Amino acid sequence: MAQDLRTFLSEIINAYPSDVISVEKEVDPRLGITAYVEKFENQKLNPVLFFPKVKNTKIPVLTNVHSSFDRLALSIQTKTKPEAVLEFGNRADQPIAPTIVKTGKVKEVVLTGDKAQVSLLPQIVHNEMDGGPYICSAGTILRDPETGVHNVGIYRNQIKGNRIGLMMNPTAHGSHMMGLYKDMKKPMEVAIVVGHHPAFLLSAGGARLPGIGGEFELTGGLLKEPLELVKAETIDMLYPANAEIVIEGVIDDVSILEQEGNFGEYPRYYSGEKTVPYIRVTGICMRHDAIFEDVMAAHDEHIVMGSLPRMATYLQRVKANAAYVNMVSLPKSASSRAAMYINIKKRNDGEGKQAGIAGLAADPNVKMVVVVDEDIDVFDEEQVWWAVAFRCEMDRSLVLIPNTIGAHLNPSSYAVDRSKHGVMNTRVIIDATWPIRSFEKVPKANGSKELLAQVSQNDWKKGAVNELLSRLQGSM
Ligand SMILES: Cc1cc2nc3c(=O)[nH]c(=O)nc-3n(C[C@H](O)[C@H](O)[C@H](O)COP(=O)(O)O)c2cc1C
Ligand SMILES: [Mn+2]
Repeated sequence: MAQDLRTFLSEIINAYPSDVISVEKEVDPRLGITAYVEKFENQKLNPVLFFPKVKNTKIPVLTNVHSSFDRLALSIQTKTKPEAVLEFGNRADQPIAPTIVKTGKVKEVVLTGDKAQVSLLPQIVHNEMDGGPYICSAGTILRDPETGVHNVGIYRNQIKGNRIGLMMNPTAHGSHMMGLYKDMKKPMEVAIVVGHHPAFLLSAGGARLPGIGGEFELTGGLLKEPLELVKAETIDMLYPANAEIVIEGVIDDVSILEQEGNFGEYPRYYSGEKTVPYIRVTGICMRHDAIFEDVMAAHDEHIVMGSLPRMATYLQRVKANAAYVNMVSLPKSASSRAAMYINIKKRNDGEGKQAGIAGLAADPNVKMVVVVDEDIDVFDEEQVWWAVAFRCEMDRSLVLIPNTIGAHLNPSSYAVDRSKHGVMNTRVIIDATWPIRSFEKVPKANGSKELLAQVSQNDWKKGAVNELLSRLQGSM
């Protein structure tokens, strides 16, 4: 059986049974789903949440599937962070071409013309100041107008009646392709795919692939089986046959922009209002018992989800320019986007900075790179900042690069004239590796390794306080 959202849910239930919670009470899609996510997040918990009863729709909502790294790791049959990063990379190196099938579960219900109403779907408002309901969990497929290649990205979609906004980062492949449609004055067809195995969304929502397309092939590599695709009903497009729901549509003129936003984004801040093109919906295809898979924006899921594909593909990119790189991590503290920690096996001076340059080059969203020696665990921020504190001095270790294109959703980003919000970042490399020459390496303070190895659990008793007290009394 082809893998999909449902096969993954059963894997979660097997591996982490207490991770899945069904909320029996009816919820309001306006902020009601968010309330449950926040209730758990405030206790540092990230269960998958299923809402069978959602106001004004027959379709149940599932959210938070990708909010725990353990579950992302499980999706590629791994457990630890380094294991998952390396395995994702291995599978990315063995892409599998998709197969085209005649039909699939997503075609159980086919709605076209006036029947294709987005109002049938849950109208989820994630955060209080959001400009309206949004879909922010979809892999959106566009085709390169020059080559016909399919490209998939996650781009947030504001719902305005039966029209859907498309907000693409200026540095996304999607934006580049939209520029081509604009130059060619051609309408742009769009398929919005909701609900599938994480392999699909991890490919769409963070993997840094070297050129346009490749996301279907990466999904296949991650799943170790070809992704099955079906033909769309109303547009010239292929999309996953085993998705839960697909919305088909067209942007008739990509140069016509309309107000979009506000929207709570990955920095856990609102990103303000923007202008984007809107999609005219032409069809909706779905399973007869479709589940609407949501991603909880500006909360843990939004942040954690992109971490694995980014770490894995950044590692490959950075390594391509600095062979001595061992591992790359993106700390959740910087929303798994803005900061990158790189571990290197340093043999020559200057390699720390070269790895840092490669780190910044991997993605404009990365604003800060810290490079550390191989004994520092990049998944442990305390170790990283210990190295920064005690192995480097900022006059020689820090490099600032002002005015580069960066993250337009980061509220600290400025416009070219710095007077207002924009897409420009000043980016920084901190090389926290020991210099090879000219400095004597200082020994790290530790006890005896030999004695440490001899310490055994049989040497002590836990909580034997009464005995200790009576011994103390006896000795007085
Ligand atoms: C949950 C989630 C939401 C995202 N939302 C957006 C978005 O609204 N706009 C955007 O340009 N990128 C967004 N991204 C990042 C892109 O999906 C990602 O950069 C992707 O690789 C872009 O693909 P492309 O370069 O092929 O266009 C989001 C990622 C995640 C994980
Ligand atoms: Mn792409």
